[in-house]
Amino acid sequence: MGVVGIRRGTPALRPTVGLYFQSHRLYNRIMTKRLVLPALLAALAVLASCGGGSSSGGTVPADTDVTITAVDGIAWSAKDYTATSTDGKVKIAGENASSLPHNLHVIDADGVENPTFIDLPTKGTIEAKEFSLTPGTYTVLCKIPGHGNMKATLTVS
Ligand SMILES: [Cu+2]
Repeated sequence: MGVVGIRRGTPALRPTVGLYFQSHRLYNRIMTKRLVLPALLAALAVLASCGGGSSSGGTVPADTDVTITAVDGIAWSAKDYTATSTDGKVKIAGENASSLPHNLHVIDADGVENPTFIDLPTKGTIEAKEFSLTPGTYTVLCKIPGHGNMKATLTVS
């Protein structure tokens, strides 16, 4: 049956609109057969494959260049961060250690926002992404209304 093709952690699996609708049809078919567990596993596989090029979970990946943590008091854990760019890339891990939702955006010295950003919806969220950043000074901020205090400097060398 169709659910066999969806396995957790299969690297070839990438979220596509087709997969979404396919799994939706699968879901309906599976639920009518009352096979709840396979349906849950399929849903998990779709969720786990979201956000290509990033990883999220309970730990900071070993190849992270800099970890930026949101802490209680609507603040980042530091005002200044540093990282080294490799081939124009910096791997940033965002971590939410506070009880509020946050997000992590990177703005360059000209005020241009990097298209890559990290969502930190709940306490305990850790997500790492590769940002295209050449050496320079950047501003890290959270764009949630009322979180204007969450501004830090990221110096990339
Ligand atoms: Cu915030």
